[in-house]
Amino acid sequence: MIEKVLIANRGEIALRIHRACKEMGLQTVAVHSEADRDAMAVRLADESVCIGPAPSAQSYLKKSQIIAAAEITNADAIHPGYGFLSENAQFAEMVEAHDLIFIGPTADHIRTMGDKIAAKQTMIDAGVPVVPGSEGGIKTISEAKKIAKKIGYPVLIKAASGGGGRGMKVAETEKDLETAIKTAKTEAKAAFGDDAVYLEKYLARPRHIEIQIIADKHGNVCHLWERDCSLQRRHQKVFEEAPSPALNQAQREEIGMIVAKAVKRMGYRGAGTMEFLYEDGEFYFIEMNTRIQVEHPVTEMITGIDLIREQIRVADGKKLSFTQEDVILVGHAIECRINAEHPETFVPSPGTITEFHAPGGLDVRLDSAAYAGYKIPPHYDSMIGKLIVHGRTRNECIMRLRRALGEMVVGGVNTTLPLHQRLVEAQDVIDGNYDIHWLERFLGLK
Ligand code: MV4
Repeated sequence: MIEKVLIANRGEIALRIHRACKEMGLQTVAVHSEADRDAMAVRLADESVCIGPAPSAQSYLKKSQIIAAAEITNADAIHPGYGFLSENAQFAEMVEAHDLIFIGPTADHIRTMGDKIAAKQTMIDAGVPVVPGSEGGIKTISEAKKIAKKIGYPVLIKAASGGGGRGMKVAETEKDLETAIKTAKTEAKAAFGDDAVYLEKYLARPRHIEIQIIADKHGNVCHLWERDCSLQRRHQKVFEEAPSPALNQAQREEIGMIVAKAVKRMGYRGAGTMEFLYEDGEFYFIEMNTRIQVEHPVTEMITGIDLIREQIRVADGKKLSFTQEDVILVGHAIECRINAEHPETFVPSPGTITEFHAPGGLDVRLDSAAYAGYKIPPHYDSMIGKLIVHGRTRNECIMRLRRALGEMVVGGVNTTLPLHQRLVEAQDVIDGNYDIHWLERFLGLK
């Protein structure tokens, strides 16, 4: 039984996991680098262990150090959060080999979904719609030409070990195809040590819609509706909402059912997200994430379900605390990622936060580990918090978000708050009329 959880992460997600543990009556252990001694999660946790110097490679990515910290503190389980070791199958295996519980899926499921070709094949077998393309990897240029001709140009070459936008090449016509494949293979080999690539029809103006799922070890699987994460810059999400303004209730019920059925068939357990591109009324699976995601709070706000709590329950062998019928979509939620970055150039802005005022009021949530006097270290990503707002309608949500953004103060560093102020006034955002390229166009226009 889980009584003590080691939190193998930092920043707002470490605090988020600590909060769920405390509400479940569990003890917490925070591990931290030398740069994170003054972190909020370290202060609040029941125990803390320094696991190494500031660079992630010497601390938050040190598998053996983290497992040693769990052993000396007698922790029962490790929650990896997002990023770092959260989708590392070898780490999940090591954790289990040391008689600790990995709060996440099995190593096999992490590994299969990490191979984008295997993930896509799994979904095809389970009846999930995917982007038309090569079924499996590309073996020869002539084979690739045949497939591309059949599905039509432009096509996209993707790395099997890629994901999150890394290692993709567009071929506009047959003339570009050989070069695109060769370049993609060379880059994939250098980046991932694996030159396997596959081919897909290139969708020009899709939305990015993802479905949250969670499964227990007893065969219970629930979907928790979708999030629309189309507003992104250079593959970094900026503003996420649930539900998607592009879908109606019948569409979200249909895709939710398809996804839950596929997840059940896989024998998956834990939280997960199926990512889709959505264009002209059709869904196309692209990848599955086997971790809790940054934007999970928008789902929590529309369902009232604590996803971290459920992750811990199912890792401990317990049943989900709800059934599909209990997952009722109420109202609308939006999350703004607040980064310590210049709002126009996106240059990171580490340093001391001199002033910090959190907005509040009905249905306003701030997930942040920052405080006045906190020094943002330069070694990690620049996200300092997430402002999440709920409303009974999308319009109420946007009005409340404007109000909350107006109350928030972060002094001493640049932040992306001014960008969010502009976004909530942009007509296309107000109308829900955007695709994955909208934000980059908007920023280019300025
Ligand atoms: C695509 C695509 C268009 N057509 N696949 C980028 C991240 C990776 N998860 C998949 N990505 C894309 N795959 C086909 N067949 C466009 C993208 C894409 C994208 C997807 C989701 C969110 C933001 C994006 C930004 C640029 C490109």
